[in-house]
Amino acid sequence: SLHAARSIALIGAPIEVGTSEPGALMGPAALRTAGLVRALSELGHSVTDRGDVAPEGPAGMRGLDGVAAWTRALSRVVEGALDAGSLPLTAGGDHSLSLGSVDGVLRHCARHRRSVFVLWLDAHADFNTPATSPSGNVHGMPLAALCGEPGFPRLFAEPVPQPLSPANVHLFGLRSIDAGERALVTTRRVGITDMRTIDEFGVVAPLRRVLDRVAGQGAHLHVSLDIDFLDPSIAPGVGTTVPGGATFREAHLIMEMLHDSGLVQSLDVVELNPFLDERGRSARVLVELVASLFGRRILDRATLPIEAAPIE
Ligand code: 5AB
Ligand code: MN
Ligand code: MN
Ligand code: MN
Repeated sequence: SLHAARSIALIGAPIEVGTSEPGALMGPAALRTAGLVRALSELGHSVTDRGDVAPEGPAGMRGLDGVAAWTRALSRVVEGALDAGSLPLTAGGDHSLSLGSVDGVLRHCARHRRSVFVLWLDAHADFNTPATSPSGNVHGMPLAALCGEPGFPRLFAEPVPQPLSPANVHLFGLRSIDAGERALVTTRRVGITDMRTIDEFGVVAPLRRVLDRVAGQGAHLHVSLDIDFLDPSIAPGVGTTVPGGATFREAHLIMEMLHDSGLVQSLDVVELNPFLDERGRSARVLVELVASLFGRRILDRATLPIEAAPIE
């Protein structure tokens, strides 16, 4: 149903070893301060704040070794939340945290023989490998590692029983891609809705196609929301700004459609950098969007099918 109350596990992931810009470790605290738990509780969901995850092993080092300690811990917590019937909401923290959250989803779903689909709302493709990365920053690599690209050191506690299929990854909002990852996403046939497509067709038609595929597969839908998906004018609190991002209205409509689909089973909110924010604006925008994904609406109706748009 459109208004099903969920049990939501809020998992703080104050990780910034995957980026060169300090400040993302304050992200979970800023999202809490902006009222994330209250916003979701007011919608009737039962929210448990699990606090911040403690990395397993030495996590202070920048780069892949530091990220591995977080990945193991996050994977376990996310998998456990799903096993308990909760919807894990992992709040970051830089985007390398998705190595852990998606790994946990993959493990849970492998046991239930369920396929996994990842919707990646991001200005970037995050499909670099250590060999192609121009920066060496792990937050630009999580999808490549999750899809089993070679060249990564051991990041996961155990090999994933069911790796992520690149055909079940959809990049939405793409507008900045490096040469190496461009070649990779093309040969691996990753799904892409770039900003040009959004400019030409809007967000509704491309997103409907993705959601229809997910529903047809009966897949678990994991949404990874990188705040740089949004235009920097509405969300300046981010280390890697790229102009020409989604407007508030586009992002809002995407969240409403995701809610109406009833398909989302896990969520990351990543890359908020409160140190670069302006008076909490970006944190508040994110809370607003997450609330829409979990059912806040203007009027009590679902998004209309395209052919039924009102004309009056
Ligand atoms: B984010 C860049 N492609 O690999 C790289 O914010 C940027 O998680 C990565 O999307 C941006 O360093 C990572 C140039
Ligand atoms: Mn499940
Ligand atoms: Mn990203
Ligand atoms: Mn990004």
